[in-house]
Amino acid sequence: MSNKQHNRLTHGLFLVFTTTLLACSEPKPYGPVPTESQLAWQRMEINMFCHFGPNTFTGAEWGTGKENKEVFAPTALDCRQWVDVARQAGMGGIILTAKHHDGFCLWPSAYSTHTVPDSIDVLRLFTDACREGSLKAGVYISPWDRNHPSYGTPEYNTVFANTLEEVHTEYGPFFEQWFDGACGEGPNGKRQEYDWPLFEGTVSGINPQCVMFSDVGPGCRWVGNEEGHASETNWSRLKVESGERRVENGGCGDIDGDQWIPAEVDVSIRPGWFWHRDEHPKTVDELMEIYYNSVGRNGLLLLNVPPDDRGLISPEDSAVLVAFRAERDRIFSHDLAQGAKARAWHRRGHSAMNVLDTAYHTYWAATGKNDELTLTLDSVTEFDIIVIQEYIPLGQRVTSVNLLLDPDDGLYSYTLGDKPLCTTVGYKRIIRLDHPVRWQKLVFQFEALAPPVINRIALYNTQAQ
Ligand code: FUL
Repeated sequence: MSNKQHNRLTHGLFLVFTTTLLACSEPKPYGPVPTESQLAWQRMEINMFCHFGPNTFTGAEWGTGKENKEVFAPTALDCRQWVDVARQAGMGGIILTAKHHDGFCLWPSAYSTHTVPDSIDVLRLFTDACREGSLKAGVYISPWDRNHPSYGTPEYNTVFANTLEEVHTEYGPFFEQWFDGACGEGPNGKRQEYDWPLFEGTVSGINPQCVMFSDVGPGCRWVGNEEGHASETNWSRLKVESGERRVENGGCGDIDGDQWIPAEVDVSIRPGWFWHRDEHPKTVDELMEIYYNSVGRNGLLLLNVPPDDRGLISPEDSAVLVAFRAERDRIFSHDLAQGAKARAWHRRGHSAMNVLDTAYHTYWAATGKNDELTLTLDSVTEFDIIVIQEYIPLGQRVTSVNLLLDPDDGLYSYTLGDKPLCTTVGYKRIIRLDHPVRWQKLVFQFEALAPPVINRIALYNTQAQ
């Protein structure tokens, strides 16, 4: 939804509240809250992942590190084309595998002999193209290295920290640093004990704004699968014991987590992460399903689109991405709740709410943990999608939402099977009803850990042309 549409809805809310209700004090943050960088990151919603390297040419998914450097030979490399495709697909950033587990560096690193030659500095071409195309650049640098002779010894931690420093200093700033969780054996058969405080300190010392991904954050966390879905209940908070590198609940987070570490959903458009000649992209319907189960469940979608052996995103993948964007635009460009009148109530009392109009947001906060928001549309309207967003700068609060629809014969509760409308909301929750409904008045009942702060409610009709 455009800002203009957003403003029109929130302006409607503001007018009703100011004329009819009490103004209370500004709501206080609840629990951990996102940093400015985490907030900007979450609002990107969909980014592109590019797996590219020797595997693109050998057909492997995990290279051994013993590949001849000459196998990396794209015939028509054009990172601007990647940027064009990502922009057309409505993505705000691209993360490139500058070093995968085979240890091959897509830049001429001073800390490895297994690299591209100076003449094909892919990382430079990539970061330049992102800058020119006003897209944010992110970088994947695998700690697991099957080539580096020092891997498996304490010295490798220094090598890896130097590598991070080199990349972030000479090619940054990057909006995201991807630390893959894989930790296998190196060329000498040994595994590495990673020095995470050193690695994270190196990145944050150079670029404190960089959101660092790993299984446990600290910037964002792995969702726990590579199929493209978060859990239906998804907290952006996580409990991480000191030194812990794995959690079982990446998909749902922790209701009582003490750190803001939202979920990132990484999935490939193709069966593999790298391009393989005989593999084909997912369909638009499959991508829409992934979108609903990732962005629609309070996650950020990182969709891998691997460049081919020419160094280009294939026409087949581009076509699906453009169609995926068109389908999202078709469904989500017309918010049927625009101009709706809104009233908020504390369920056990009278009006109890707070409406604040800041430069960027108007939001509603009731004073209790069991509050209702009634939306009255201009006329009876058909819809089958409801989008709810919490105002996450103040934390994540809602534990469940019920919807009462108001037909002529009185209020009744809409349920999806035997479940409430949804559990957690967070940055964005997209709820698909199992069939279109036609109503004018909607009553949302919130259960929350603290007074809910709702940023936006929108309605859509997937059947509309
Ligand atoms: C995994 C890696 O082992 C895969 O090769 C791929 O890079 C994926 C995104 O993460 O852990």
